[in-house]
Amino acid sequence: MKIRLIALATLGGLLCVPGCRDRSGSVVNEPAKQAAVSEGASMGGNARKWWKEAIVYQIYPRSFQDSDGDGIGDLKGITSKLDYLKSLGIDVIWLNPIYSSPNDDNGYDISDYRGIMKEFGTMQDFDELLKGMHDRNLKLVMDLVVNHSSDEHEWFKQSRSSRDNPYRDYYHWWPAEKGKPTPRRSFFDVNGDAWKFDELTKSYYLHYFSQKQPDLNWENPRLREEIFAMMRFWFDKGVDGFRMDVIPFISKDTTFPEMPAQYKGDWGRFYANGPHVHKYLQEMNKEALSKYDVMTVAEGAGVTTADALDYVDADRNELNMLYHFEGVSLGYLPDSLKIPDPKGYSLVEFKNIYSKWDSVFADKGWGTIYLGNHDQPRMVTRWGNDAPQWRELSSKMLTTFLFTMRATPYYYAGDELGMNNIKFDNIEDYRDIESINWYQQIKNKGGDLRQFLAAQKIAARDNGRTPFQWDASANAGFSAGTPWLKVNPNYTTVNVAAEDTDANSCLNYFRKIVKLRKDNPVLVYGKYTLLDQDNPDVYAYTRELDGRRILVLLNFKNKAASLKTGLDLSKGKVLFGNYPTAPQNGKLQPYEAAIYEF
Ligand code: ISL
Repeated sequence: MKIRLIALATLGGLLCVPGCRDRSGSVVNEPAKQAAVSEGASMGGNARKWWKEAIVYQIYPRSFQDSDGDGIGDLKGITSKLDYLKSLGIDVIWLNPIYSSPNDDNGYDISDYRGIMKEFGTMQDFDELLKGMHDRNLKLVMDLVVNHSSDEHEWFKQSRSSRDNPYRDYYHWWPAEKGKPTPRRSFFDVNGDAWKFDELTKSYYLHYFSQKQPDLNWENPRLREEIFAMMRFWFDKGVDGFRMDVIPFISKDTTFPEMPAQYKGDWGRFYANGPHVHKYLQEMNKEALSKYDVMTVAEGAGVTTADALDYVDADRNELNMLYHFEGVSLGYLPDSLKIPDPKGYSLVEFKNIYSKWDSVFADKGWGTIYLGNHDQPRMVTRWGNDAPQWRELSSKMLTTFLFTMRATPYYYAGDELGMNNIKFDNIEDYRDIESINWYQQIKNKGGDLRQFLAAQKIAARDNGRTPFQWDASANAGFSAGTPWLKVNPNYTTVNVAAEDTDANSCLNYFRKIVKLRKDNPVLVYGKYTLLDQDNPDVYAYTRELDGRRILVLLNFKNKAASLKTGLDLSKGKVLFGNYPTAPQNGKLQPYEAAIYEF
């Protein structure tokens, strides 16, 4: 068996005695302890896999770097930043959809699965980007959006043209002579209706998202074959995996029965886990995934802890990972369009959710961890505190959480800089179909628009989509033209150029903790145990593997907080933290993060 040497806690190669401070003032551990870990070994019951040890960094291409001055990020822009991406220490880049699209939902409405969106460039640009990544040992994960296509996809144009067109059954149609179809809720529709009447063939088509995103009919084997062939097309180009958009929704009961009352307000749970979803994923695995060394992650919309393993248990030959919504849904009022609870969120509930999800994958499958993505506001605003005195500290604290859990981290571009919500005042500033259509929906019903706009400052997706902040020049160095979405005015200080040279910045904290995780398999595979469960302010846990025990302490509040871990902190060896020195007693400073070894 091949033996690999893993260096522990070298932290940027700095030589430093235990407990000393590095240039940033963060506390670091002694370097270069070495542990032998055999390649095929089982880690705490978990078979080692590259995608379990990987750090995934998500790029929203529209907002990352514009190379041609049209105000929209593009592929050449990403290619020009590959050295920056490499400098982060990450392994895998997930790109949101880059396929041809009329952009009703920023690329989640695909009109050609084998073409590149014209605003983003050409297939040659794509090939160069992929080569540039592979040359730097970075992997590329693409977005697979196959619950629905664009209504401008050739399949839908054909399907819509007549009832006996060969593509008719590529989508879900309901003939009007059968009466109105059973109601289905749409996530984006202004009227909330997922059925749209089409005059030409006097039938309704199904769209769980916008009217321009008709749902594909997976019950049709021809459609499935087309999709698997398309996946192989991208794998043959060298793509390293897929993130699968709302994949739990693909299978529908085509008799369209009434939706049981229990799903009111949470219809995503009804849409998930349709009658044949696992049969189709096993088929996908056999026809495409199993032929390549690739990783897959399901957007686990509607999936609960009770059914998660069905998607990712390796013995079932479906997918590798999924990401759940339970964590990021916390703190919104029930049955609301993401209206934050004025009481804020409960850290005890937060801890219980992430602990429960850890236990799901303790023996089988594998978890993911994230606090931000293109569908979420900025993590520091939502889960930390973006007031000037706390933004950096709380951002580092949240980053510490993401890199010390037993799950593959999915980290959203810009969070490493501590980027925060832009908080638009006016609906005219929003570009996202979700915000715009929800606003219209509330307006039509005579609802409370002021409450909605106030809530959107916390919850809107566009907060996470503002242009990436490269430097203090015009438009944050993102574009020479007018950006498609406004740049956060704090770009003059929150940007890569400024943070790169500041040893104490969020960016350099990120780079160090990435390295800490990569150098310490205990942070990847180690058993997770929650401590001080009912503490309302502090999240504390241990990670254990092969005789090593790591303690992580995170204060989620803007005041000092005490804790009871049962461990004598003065006996622990400090590995890392976001204050110059780590506590030796049971008291943490505001938003403090500290990592020890016992
Ligand atoms: O949580 C949800 C259901 O339980 C919904 O938020 C929904 O699953 C989610 O919005 C789906 O997101 C994905 O598909 C959308 C697209 O707009 C998002 O950007 C994408 O991530 C439609 O393709």
